Amino acid sequence: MRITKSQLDDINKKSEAHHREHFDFLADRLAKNGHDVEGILKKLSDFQVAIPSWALGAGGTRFGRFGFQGEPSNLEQKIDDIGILHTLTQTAGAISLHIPWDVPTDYKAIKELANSHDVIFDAVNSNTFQDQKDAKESYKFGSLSNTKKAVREQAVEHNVEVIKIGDKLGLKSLTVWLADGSNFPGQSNFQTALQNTEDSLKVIYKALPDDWKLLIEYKPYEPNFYSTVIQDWGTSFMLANACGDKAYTLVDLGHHLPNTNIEQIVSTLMLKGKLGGFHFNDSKYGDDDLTVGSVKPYALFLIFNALVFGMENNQQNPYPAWMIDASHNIKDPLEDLIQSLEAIQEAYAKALLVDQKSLTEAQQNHDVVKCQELLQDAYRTDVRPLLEKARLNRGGAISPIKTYRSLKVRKNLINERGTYSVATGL
Ligand code: RM4
Ligand code: MN
Ligand code: MN
Repeated sequence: MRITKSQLDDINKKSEAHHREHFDFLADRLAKNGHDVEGILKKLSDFQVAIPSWALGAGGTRFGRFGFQGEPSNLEQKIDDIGILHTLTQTAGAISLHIPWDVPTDYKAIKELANSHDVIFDAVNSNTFQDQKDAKESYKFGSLSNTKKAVREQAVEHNVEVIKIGDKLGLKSLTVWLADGSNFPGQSNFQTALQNTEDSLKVIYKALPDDWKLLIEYKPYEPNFYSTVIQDWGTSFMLANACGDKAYTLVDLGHHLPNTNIEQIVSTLMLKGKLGGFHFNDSKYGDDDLTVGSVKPYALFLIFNALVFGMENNQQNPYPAWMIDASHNIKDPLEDLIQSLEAIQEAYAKALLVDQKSLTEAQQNHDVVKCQELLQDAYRTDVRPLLEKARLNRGGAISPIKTYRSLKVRKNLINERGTYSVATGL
């Protein structure tokens, strides 16, 4: 299913007057306060977030999986789903593949299909946390950190293969997330595991083309519950430095213990030029992979405030690779992703409204109350008319969710693909 321009125009027309009234009021107020509204709209339009190929079907928990009808059952259909998201939101202009869940067969055709949806390929993900059919070695006791050389070599080999696949698609970074760790005290020697991981990553790093990046993700626990080899940003940062200039840390919001100050981590990494990638989601307890902004929207705003500061002031940090990393247990995955994309744009827009100059002054004068006022003034602004305008400027929907529902997209997909189609992934 493809949404046509005339379908969008028809639906947009119905809420255009309402939108214009709200936008004009907000734009006027912002301009009077010295904001460059056009500049903000441009930044919002340019902010594109990759959708992972494994997030388009129903996610499961270890207790069960409740399928979602009309799921995309191959890579082509997944790209079509992202096309729908991008047409509506104009902010999902990239796809991130997980290998071997989504290995393209015909590269030319896949590239053309993505191109027809105005979608590019971004960071590719390797998978050494599951055993593949016919694999010689098992990752049950780790991959890059394994005590057995043959297992480490197989895992390195897989990553090199993933780089080759990514290269054929024209993308420029490899994300490595390891499930390596241990379940019980004494099971693993921390030093050996870390050293093996560093050595393996260095071999992968050597296989990177010059203009590529290696993004190293960290996570404190799960699937291992006693220790994880790359448990925190510090370990990832250390490994990235050991590999070299093309290696960076990747922050996934759900990969922190409760109450971790993620905005401070972001600031530290950007100051050191090492924030390479970012995975958005939300959580209450751990790696819950819930809809972005659904639980802690203020924390997300504070993180964006750090990101905006870094993007404006840290020339040493490359533009990060953005991706949504969520799992959809009970919502329609496409509706969930639309909500996440909206929450990301909302937090970004609010962060762009922070009066950085006054904030710096207030910080220097130790005016703590003013600092808080400045942040919260931006946070309390209802920026939704800005998001609508940014979408409209690029030909998207004023209200993506309402449009998705009124076009009965899911029903159409079920008609096309059937009730029992199942997506690959977790
Ligand atoms: C992990 C991690 C990775 C993602 C997998 C599916 O928890 O967040 O980024 O590739 O899940
Ligand atoms: Mn992740
Ligand atoms: Mn995760």
